[in-house]
Amino acid sequence: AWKKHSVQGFTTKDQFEDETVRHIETTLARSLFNCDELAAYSGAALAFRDRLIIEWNKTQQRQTFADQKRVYYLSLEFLMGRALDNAMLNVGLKDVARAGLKDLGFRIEDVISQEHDAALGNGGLGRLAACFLDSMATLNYPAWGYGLRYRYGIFKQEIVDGYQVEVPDYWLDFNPWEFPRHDITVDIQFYGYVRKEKDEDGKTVTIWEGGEIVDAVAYDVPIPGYGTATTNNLRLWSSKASKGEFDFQKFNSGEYEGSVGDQQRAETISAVLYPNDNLERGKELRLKQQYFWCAASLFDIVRRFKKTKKPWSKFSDMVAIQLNDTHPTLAIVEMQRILVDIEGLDWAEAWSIVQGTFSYANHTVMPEALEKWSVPLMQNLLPRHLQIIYEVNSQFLQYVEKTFPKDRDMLRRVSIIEESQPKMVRMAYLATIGSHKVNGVAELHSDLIKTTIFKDFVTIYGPDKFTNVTNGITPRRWLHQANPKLSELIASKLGGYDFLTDLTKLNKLEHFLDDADFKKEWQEIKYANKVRLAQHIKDTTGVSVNPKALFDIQVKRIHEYKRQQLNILGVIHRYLTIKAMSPEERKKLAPRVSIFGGKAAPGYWMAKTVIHLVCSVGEVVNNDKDIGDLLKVIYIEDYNVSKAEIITPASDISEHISTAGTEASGTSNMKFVLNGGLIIGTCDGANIEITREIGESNIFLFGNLAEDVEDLRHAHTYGDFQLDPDLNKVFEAIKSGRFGDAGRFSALCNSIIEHGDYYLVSDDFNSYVKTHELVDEAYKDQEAWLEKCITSVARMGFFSSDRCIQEYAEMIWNVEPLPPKE
Ligand code: 26W
Repeated sequence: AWKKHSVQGFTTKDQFEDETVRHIETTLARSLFNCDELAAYSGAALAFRDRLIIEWNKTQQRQTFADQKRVYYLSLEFLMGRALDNAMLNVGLKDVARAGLKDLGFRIEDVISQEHDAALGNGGLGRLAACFLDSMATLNYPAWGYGLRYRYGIFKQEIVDGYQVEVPDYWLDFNPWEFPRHDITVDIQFYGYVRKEKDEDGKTVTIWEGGEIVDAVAYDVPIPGYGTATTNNLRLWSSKASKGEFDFQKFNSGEYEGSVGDQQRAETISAVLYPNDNLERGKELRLKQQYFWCAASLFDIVRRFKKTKKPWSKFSDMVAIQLNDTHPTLAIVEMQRILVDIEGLDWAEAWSIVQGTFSYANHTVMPEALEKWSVPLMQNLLPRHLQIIYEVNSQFLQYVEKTFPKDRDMLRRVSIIEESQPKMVRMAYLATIGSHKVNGVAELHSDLIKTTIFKDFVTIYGPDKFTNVTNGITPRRWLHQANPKLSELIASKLGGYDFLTDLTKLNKLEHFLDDADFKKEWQEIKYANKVRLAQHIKDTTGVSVNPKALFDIQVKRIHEYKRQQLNILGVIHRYLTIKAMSPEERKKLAPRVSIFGGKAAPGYWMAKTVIHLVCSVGEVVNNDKDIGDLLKVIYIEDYNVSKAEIITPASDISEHISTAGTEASGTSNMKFVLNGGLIIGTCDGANIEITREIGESNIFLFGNLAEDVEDLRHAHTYGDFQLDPDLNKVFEAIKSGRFGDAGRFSALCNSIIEHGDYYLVSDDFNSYVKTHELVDEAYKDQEAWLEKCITSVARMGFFSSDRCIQEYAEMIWNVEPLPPKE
């Protein structure tokens, strides 16, 4: 596809080498004589960056001149991972770079791995945003991302004596992928007061003034599409003390510390990513981050629209703004403020423009994750915005009262303001009221939100406002980049790489289920990927694992609802079972490696206890000579995007075992299946649709259904419940001190034994263990196993994020692609 476009910059190996060396010697001022891998990375990155910039400029120009609608994707998280490998593949010059780097004395893998991950996110929500950027560029949509340029991304995790330790992730030392735009600076106001005054025409205008100003400085990151010249933009805002505000008075009068303090306070806004996933803590600094980013982005979007000289009535024909969860909901309020207070539109006209512009995706139903901001906090920080929220609420409630006069309680239930002490602003309701569409991220989840948190809103607006867009992943990073050998094998069978831009083409792989050579190669690739992971495990933990064993992997944020505790308790059960087996019985067992990875929020004690239990069990099991290779338990430290690229292709089975109804979608389930691994999972999130696509016989489902969860919880609460007997034996082993000081695990055990087992670990334990026995059985028949894997991959086409972006574009954004001219 690349040959179709005339792209400037290097194309041959020699040109690439020249460019790389030039950058090393001049841009980086380093001598070639002491050029190490880091310097080689830097030079290669700058060479590729040059290429991206050229296409980026052209794309931006094309989008400016094309008189058509654009999408703005607002996300507080973008979990991008590394950029160089992705740029090489998307531009189509990785082979050129490999050869050039080899000439210079480097292995391309070593050079690529010098790059620091851009880890501006926690987990699924942030990675989804990154996949969407890749798809939007690849499909030639005129689309920008807007986010925050955190100085510190998600912390690095170290495992010290079996405990998680958090280390700051300072990642900006050398980041060739961002361009500071000091000329693009927006003044952002906080605090102050609101007053009304009459203008010349006698019209009442509202003025928000006083308070403090902080500058938002734009940093732009190019987002190259795959196989297209389109290179979109991700704009990240960084906070800085405002020139006007920065207190030169203080500075000159010798109060140096005070003035530096002001500066630091301003810079604090974009300093750190909040490391909580699915937990809302209501911190003022987080609200400041949200407003800072929303206001800067909105100013930028409005400024761009105003250059077109179109009337405001055309705004939502030119602009679609997508809210990634409720974190950017203040953008809705800010837009209304701009239109009414600054541009002088009347309220109703402004509000209809706002509703036409925004759409909101919900990513969780966990009650503790739903954002609520205290009214006094908002009153202080954003007094005008609170007024607007009250006005929106008042008009909304009037409408509800008129339409449903008999339902008095409805008003209390749907009010944006929760009448608690203190009062709270319910952001999910505000986002719903201010948007024209609301979507969930998998079918079950989209159904659930319609019957739970948004039930009344379905009654009020009708069902059409609510829709589903099942998540997806980019096959470029999660197949082609992470698993190049498998991608190559698939391409050799399908006659090229078209499947990377139309993933449904994978279905042709089913024609090769009888092709013995193909299957052998497939198996060899899986094995090589397992060897690579085994090497990583050896290098980082010192433990040797047998790559012939069944690799059983659960990597994701640690959370009780994701139930890593179920997994490790199952592993203990397996250990006890093996210990009780005769040598003959043991011979029939498939050796297993249970692999865990993921970060716990720093203040989430239960999650940290789960990590400690996994490490403690590993310590005992891995050193038990009597067990040998039959079982190993591994904790991979600092799970992140680049680790995922090594881990995902190496799984035989992966675990997606959340309590039914709690995981909105999950996306790693898709990555694992796309890489030829099977999954064990509950009927939750996208597991259900994966099953529908790949077939029930190709997935190991277990456990209770979402519709039964409420009754089961009720039974726990009212004592109508017996702990699973096998699980009880596991708890006895833990209590006996077999895995170290039992006291450390008592809260974890008791959450299941005594405190209601909210996540239904005991209820699902038997079914989980039995299903793992089925996995063992199935793995013994390697032929049949392989067939399941290949069939599954062949049927994964639906889960490309390209499909998702097309659905958003058609159903929600109403935008058209803008392909580059040939
Ligand atoms: C306010 C604290 C907070 C922070 C992050 C609350 C909620 C979040 C995210 C919405 C949590 C998240 O990442 N959700 C995940 O989103 C993925 C993409 O849609 C889904 O695949 C996961 O199932 C969902 O947990």
